[in-house]
Amino acid sequence: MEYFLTEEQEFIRDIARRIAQEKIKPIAQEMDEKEEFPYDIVRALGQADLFAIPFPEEYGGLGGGVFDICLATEELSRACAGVAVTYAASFLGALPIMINGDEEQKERYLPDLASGASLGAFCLTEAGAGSDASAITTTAVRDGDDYILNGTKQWITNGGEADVYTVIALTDKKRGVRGASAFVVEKGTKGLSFGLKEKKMGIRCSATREVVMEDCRVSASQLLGREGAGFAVAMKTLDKARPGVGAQAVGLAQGALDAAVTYSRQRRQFGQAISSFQAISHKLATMATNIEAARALVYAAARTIDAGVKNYSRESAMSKLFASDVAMQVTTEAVQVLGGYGYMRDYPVEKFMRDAKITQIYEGTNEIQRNVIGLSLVREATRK
Ligand code: COS
Repeated sequence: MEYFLTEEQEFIRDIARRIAQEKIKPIAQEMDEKEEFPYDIVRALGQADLFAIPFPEEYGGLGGGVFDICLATEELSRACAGVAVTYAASFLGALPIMINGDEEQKERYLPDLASGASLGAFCLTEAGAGSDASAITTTAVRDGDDYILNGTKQWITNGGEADVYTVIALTDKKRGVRGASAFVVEKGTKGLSFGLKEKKMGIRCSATREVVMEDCRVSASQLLGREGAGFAVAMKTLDKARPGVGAQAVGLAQGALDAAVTYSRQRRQFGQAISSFQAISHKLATMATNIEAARALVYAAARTIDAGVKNYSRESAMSKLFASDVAMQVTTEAVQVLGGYGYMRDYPVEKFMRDAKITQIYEGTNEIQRNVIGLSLVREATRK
């Protein structure tokens, strides 16, 4: 399919593809087995200016948009979704600063996030607040010129590895979501610590840890926007980031299809390559068609956001929902095409299947995406 990329976009895609295929793909399985954070790869992504893509030029960025970061994320995910989420989650952590930060906060944090010298992490989820993000219990209590934060955030991507944590906490418990506020907490702040690295089904080289705040004192200048704006900032952040999860899903589905096509041409049974059997070629055809449909939807949602439309919750949710469901189907079928070999860790498809599952869960489960889409349809009809 022709997506009419600009020269800059082709450049971004090609650089990400080159790093993914030359540097990441050869060690993806090893990184998965060892569950080790990909420090060298993160450095290479920074050197190639990939972190800079979505940041404004005045803060050292390339002035790109959601579509551009989706192109890079897709290519990285085609080699390893664990690396792709490490990369995309840094942008997720930066988004609240980009959306609600003042000039001083942007100048302080964005240049290092753009160069890759700093990694970001977004801290919303808690043990009792997953789909129901409004149930958070982390508090931020004003004390003179400071706030004192207490609470534990769970399953934080880049936890412990990130330098900049954007944290949603309650400044007014009585007001519920309207009493939530967003803060920047720097690694090294007294009272900020991290839990053990989680043992996950997939995306195993990425760091997922608890972020614990115990009497963690931050200056009031770390508040993003005004008190009470935190939940809206979190929702706007997710609206902007969800096509990135769609791009991850498209990339890893494409990686699984690539592997299945290659294998089907090499594997011989009943005297011929299995690609010559209709049962296999029809599977590959369906996988390819669904991937292309998912890619088109992710690209369209990302371009809609970049075009500056006011409300894009629905399009963003649709792209994440559809692409992640496609990724799960495609990777499961890829394992089937490889048969017994597909089930073995010597071949890459079982990893793609394990990695695909999380795209249906994080940044809002697909059930939540359907709620967002359904609600938006009903609201639109009510307005008419
Ligand atoms: N953009 C801006 N503001 C938004 C918003 C959006 N997309 N969605 C909701 N809000 C605002 C609402 O306007 C409302 O503010 P007011 O009360 O001032 O009008 C407030 O946020 C609460 O909205 P609502 O009542 O719709 O929130 P709910 O508690 O019903 O929750 C869902 C809404 C379920 C959509 C939300 O909790 C959610 O997205 N959950 C999933 C969280 C998630 O993705 N977790 C993954 C981990 S983070 S990586």
